[in-house]
Amino acid sequence: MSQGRTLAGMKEWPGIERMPALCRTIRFLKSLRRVNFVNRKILIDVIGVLLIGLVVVIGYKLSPMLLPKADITVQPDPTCDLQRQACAVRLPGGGSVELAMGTHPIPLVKPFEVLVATTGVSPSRVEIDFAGVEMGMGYNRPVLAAKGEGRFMTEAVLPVCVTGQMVWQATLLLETGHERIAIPFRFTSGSN
Ligand SMILES: [Cu+2]
Repeated sequence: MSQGRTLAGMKEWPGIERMPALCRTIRFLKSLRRVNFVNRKILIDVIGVLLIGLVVVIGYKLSPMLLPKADITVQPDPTCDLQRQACAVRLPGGGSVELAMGTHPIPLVKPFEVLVATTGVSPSRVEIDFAGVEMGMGYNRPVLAAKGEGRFMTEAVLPVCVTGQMVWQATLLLETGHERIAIPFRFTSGSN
């Protein structure tokens, strides 16, 4: 729409500034019909590009909330046995995390404490996922409560395994900013 036409329209209709927004929108849409086909096509393309841009910006802003966060897997020292000791892991982005089970050996059916101590990193959420390596043992992922000074704690319970001895993977999950760090520890239960 050229400025000339708008001014001419305003002269024809002096009360245009006082028209409600809806009327003005309808008038604008009606005026679009007068724009020739090529201009209208360009206008539709421009609106399309703007809408795509809007979707990209909104999607980018919402993605940390909607999508699972990028996982970084940090392998712990395989010689460190959670059945006997605390195990510390150095994180690639700096800082370190130590995981300790409150009872040795780790009991079955009876609750035990899971203790995490962080230094140089302050995760917003800490979880521990217990999974059977060779067999499904159900969903078991308690969230650790923050205890201050980088310490986190929860109680966990492991079920008895029908085969007696079995290998567990205890994956420590730390959410820090836009990263989710997974540290998969392994230990064997029922061997004593
Ligand atoms: Cu089992």
